[in-house]
Amino acid sequence: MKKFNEIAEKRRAGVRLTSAEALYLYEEGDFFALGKLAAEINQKINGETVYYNINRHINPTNICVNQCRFCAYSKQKGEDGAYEQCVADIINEVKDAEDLGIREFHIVGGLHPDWPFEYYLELLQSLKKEHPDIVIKAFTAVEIDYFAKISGLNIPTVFKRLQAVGLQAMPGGGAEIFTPAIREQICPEKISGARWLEIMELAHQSAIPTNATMLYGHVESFADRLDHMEKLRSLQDKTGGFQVFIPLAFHATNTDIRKKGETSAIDDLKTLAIARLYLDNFQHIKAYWVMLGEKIAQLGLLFGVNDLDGTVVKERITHAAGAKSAAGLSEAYIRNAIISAGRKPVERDTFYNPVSGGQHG
Ligand code: V47
Ligand code: SF4
Repeated sequence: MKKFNEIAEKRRAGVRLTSAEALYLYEEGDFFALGKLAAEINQKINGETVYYNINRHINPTNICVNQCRFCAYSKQKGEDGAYEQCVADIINEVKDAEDLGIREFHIVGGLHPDWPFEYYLELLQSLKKEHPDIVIKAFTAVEIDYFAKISGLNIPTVFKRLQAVGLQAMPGGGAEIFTPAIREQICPEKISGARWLEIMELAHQSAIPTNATMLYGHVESFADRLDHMEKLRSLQDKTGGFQVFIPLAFHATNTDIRKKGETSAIDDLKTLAIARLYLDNFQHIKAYWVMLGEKIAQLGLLFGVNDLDGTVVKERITHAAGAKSAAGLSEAYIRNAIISAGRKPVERDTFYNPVSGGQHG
């Protein structure tokens, strides 16, 4: 406990933790003491507020040229279960968005072998035309890299074209684990970790705020997780463009990664707490209830978390991999989860501005 107390004092004094110290917290840190410390640090940064967002996921296709071994969502063209939505289908699917109080479209999908870059431009343009007040948070760095390849444009130009038709922010997917040897095992076709970071840096330079994720609980070690977080922390020092860190708990069902069971609740909560302590330049830490389950996500509020993501509506990616959480949650459910943890629910927009307005049920 002596070493834990030394690390805690250091963190309380605002001194940055080293990766070795964070590794110690993973391997030997007392579970409850770790949670309490992370909650205390979060309280200093964010007070009692816990954010949530009324959003809707849009996944235009699950057909993907990559075959990430952890992905149960993607299909090959022509395979059973493969789907693609044309722009009109999507516009029709989300036509009641304003009535439902939706403030954000979260758009990610597979890397389709035939669609041109123009499909994505048309999608954003049509969504913006129909729903001018709903923020578009779209496309992972992996998709942006793919758009550059299929269009022959460079990354800043891809961003410019997307921004011109409504792109306002980017989600944090595709980061997985940056360590090359792990990436080689779990997603050999995917862009490298270095490329993911480079594209995020360019996004920040183009005034596009982004999120950051880490997929954990597969074949990586604690040291790999800390290497990942260290790289995010360094880029954040440079650009300040990351809004939130979201650890994503691996789900093994229907994937090519043979692993018994899912991540443990202990690992999930420790990871959230260590992220809160280590990522001192990230204001927000999100417990993504879709992957953690609603109850562990709620417990995350006692382990340094200040964001519970959103209502989501029709989540497909994690459910293809066996997630038992709901496909979407009502606003009332999310607010109750926050209130019964003794915290204050605040609806936010994509950029973490509190929004006023009624409860949408
Ligand atoms: O990049 C894929 C992950 C990500 C599995 O930025 C899996 O606000 C667990 O990034 N088990 C996409 N995870 C989702 C994502 C996301 C989600 C919610 C909010 C935000 C945000 C971003 O999902 C992928 C990959 O890391 N994933 N398969 C699986 N079997
Ligand atoms: Fe394709 Fe993304 Fe699935 Fe990888 S994680 S196979 S890039 S949809």
